[in-house]
Amino acid sequence: MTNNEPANYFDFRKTLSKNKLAGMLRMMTGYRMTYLAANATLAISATAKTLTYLLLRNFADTVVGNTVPFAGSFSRTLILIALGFVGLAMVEGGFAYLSSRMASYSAENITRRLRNFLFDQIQRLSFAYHSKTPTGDLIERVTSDVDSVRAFFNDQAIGVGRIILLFIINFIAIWILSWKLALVSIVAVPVIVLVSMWFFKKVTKAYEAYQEQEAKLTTTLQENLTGVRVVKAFARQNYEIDKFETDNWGKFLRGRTLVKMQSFFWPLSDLLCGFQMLAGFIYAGILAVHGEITIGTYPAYVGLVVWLIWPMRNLGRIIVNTSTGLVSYDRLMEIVKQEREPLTTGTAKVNGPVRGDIIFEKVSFQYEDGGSEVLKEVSFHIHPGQVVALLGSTGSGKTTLVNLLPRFHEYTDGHILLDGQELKEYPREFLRKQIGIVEQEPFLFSRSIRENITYGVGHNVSQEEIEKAARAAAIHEVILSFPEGYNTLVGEKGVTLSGGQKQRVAVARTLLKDPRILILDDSTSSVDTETESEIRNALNGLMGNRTTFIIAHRIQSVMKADLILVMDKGCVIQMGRHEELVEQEGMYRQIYDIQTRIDEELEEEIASA
Ligand code: DGT
Ligand code: MG
Repeated sequence: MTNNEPANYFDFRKTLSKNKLAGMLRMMTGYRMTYLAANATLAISATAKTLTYLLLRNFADTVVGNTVPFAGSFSRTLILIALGFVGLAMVEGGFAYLSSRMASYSAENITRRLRNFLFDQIQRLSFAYHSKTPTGDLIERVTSDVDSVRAFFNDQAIGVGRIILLFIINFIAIWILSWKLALVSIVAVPVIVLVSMWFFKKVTKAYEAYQEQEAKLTTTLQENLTGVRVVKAFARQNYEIDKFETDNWGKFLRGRTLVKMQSFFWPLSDLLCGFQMLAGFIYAGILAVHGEITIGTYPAYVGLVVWLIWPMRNLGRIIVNTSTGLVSYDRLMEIVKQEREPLTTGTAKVNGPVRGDIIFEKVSFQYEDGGSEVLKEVSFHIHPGQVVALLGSTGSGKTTLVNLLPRFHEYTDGHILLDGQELKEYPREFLRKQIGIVEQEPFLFSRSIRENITYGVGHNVSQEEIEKAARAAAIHEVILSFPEGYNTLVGEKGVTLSGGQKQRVAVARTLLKDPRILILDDSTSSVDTETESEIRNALNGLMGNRTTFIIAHRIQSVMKADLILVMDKGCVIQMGRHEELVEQEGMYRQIYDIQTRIDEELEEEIASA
């Protein structure tokens, strides 16, 4: 096995099961033999320990009873017994070590590939899933829940085998000493099992509640860190601290319930085990007094019975701890069972890049999580290489409309035709390679500026190409002014970019991808008018042969478009070229009038100053 095994090497969707324990067993695929070997070595180790006590009987009988059980002299017998003790101790320790090595090797590997799979899976889930799942909750599952599954494989999976083995081996050993003693030594077993099962149910519930609360706490923390600026700007630290303390208190309470249960369970099971042991000791004493067992048998029994009771005590512990593993299994399976967004399937015939002819035919759309229609019967036609501009009040559905093109969401009604074929028939991955989006709120990774710009294309691009894209986005000079130029890190460890700089890096990133369809969602909103016209001029040169969507609030940004869509509440209320629209009564004229008036007033003020 190598470290670069593909993440989907083992498909955890195969481990989905109603029966959680069966699911956990399926997760062990590939490591079952190691677990068997771990149990076998444990059996050897346990047998060595048991033999030690049987040897103890011989020792006691030899010394106390002054008999010689083996052939030869008294001193030779003692030396043999001493060597036996040392040998057995070495076997016991050595094999116990081997066993726990194998168990933790398997547990670490199972959880490593589980973590890889989960990451892979999360990458492939739909936008809808991500927008309804809190990030903190996902983080909690991938870290804390994976860890309790690891604990299950490390401790409980091997522990069950150990308990059964120890129980059987020591039971047989005691049976060899005296069958009556053996039977008396296990009368409490059914009671302990019943009590453990009862606790199992209780602890499962309590642990579920505990994990949920912990996820809530993680979400609170994660949101707070992401929104730290808002918190400070509104001076809401105290409110946030209170919120965190409340959540943390909730976690404390649930943790306390859990601990209370366990601290009630352990003494109870200890008490039961104690009575069991006492009964054995007394009965063994009676048997010894009546001469039914030898004197040496008594200390041997005392040693053995401890290792018979130990598994009984730990059975409870394991049953209770297993419940935490099972709860986490369930929480992980909620991620595993999510439908992946198919990326490569689609019946559309594609040969080479798309041309970029786009027809919207009465397209309506409603978000998956319900609510009213966000787009209503939107229709328009845009030819390859044309520029379409979307203008409209905030919340009118502009971002939603362009997000339909890469199939981030599926339109609910009507048709979108790309080069004459239904959009839904194109594989998502193909579309996303053909379409470049500069998002409304672009996200940059905490990596170097170069890595951010080349994010869509990989590392095999020349510095010239990178610079060409950066120039077009009017960011090249800015980057050069940073201490390490294109190698400057963005974010926490490097420079903090302004909103406009971020937008321009994002524009460069998309341009480098050289998409056939370019979408600029408000991409110059944080840029001053001068820089905007600079970018627009550079883009005009680049747009040439690609279909382009521009979302903007300034008339200036949309004036030159081949088609302007004016949107309001999900509907296209006006459509046409700038010259036509300014002639019409309507929203476009209103916006135009307001903006030119503001511009004129501004110019007057500047002139008078
Ligand atoms: P903007 O960027 O402020 O100028 O506004 P638009 O035109 O880009 O608006 P858009 O498309 O982001 O939102 C249109 C409506 O859809 C608005 O009422 C909010 C709603 N909406 C946006 N994203 C989601 C979403 O993920 N789920 C749901 N249920 N509604 C959403
Ligand atoms: Mg928007």
